[in-house]
Amino acid sequence: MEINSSNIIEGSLQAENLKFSIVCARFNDFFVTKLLDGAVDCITRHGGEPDNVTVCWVPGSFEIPLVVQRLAESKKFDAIIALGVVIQGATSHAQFITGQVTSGLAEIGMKNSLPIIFGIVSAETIEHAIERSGSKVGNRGTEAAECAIEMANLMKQL
Ligand code: INI
Repeated sequence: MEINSSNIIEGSLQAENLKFSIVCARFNDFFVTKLLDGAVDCITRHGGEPDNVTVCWVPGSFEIPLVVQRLAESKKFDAIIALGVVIQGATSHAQFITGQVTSGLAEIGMKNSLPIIFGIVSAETIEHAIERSGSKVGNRGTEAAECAIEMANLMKQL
């Protein structure tokens, strides 16, 4: 049985007039700046305006959820993108950071009914981080921005 197309709801990839905030962790900023470049490039290539993108820098990924929460409460944005790079091999508390950020962001999205996009690279090694910041495995920031555009448009229809 085919579903009637009028009963299918999905978000377009048109970013015109959408407002985004991107929260970036300064820790590992060598990689995070590449994720940010990828995200902004994706938004503008899909018709978004640079003036509709607000970027907030925080010290490390652990600080991202608090700032995302404040931005979500402001109701100024159609989607918020979190960008950070946690390198698991670098310190034993890296896995705790990733866990806190993951659950924190999910909770904020549900509480505020707002797309909060998880653009945190959780890498085993520096090589893995390189691969996910614009080389072999793509750019996590670009993927996060595309997801943000689609989710923002989908939420507007629900
Ligand atoms: N923050 C990161 O964003 N990535 C990391 O890999 C990382 N490591 O490995 O320590 C990291 N630590 C800092 C942390 O996010 C907080 O800024 C810090 O603990 C102060 O709360």
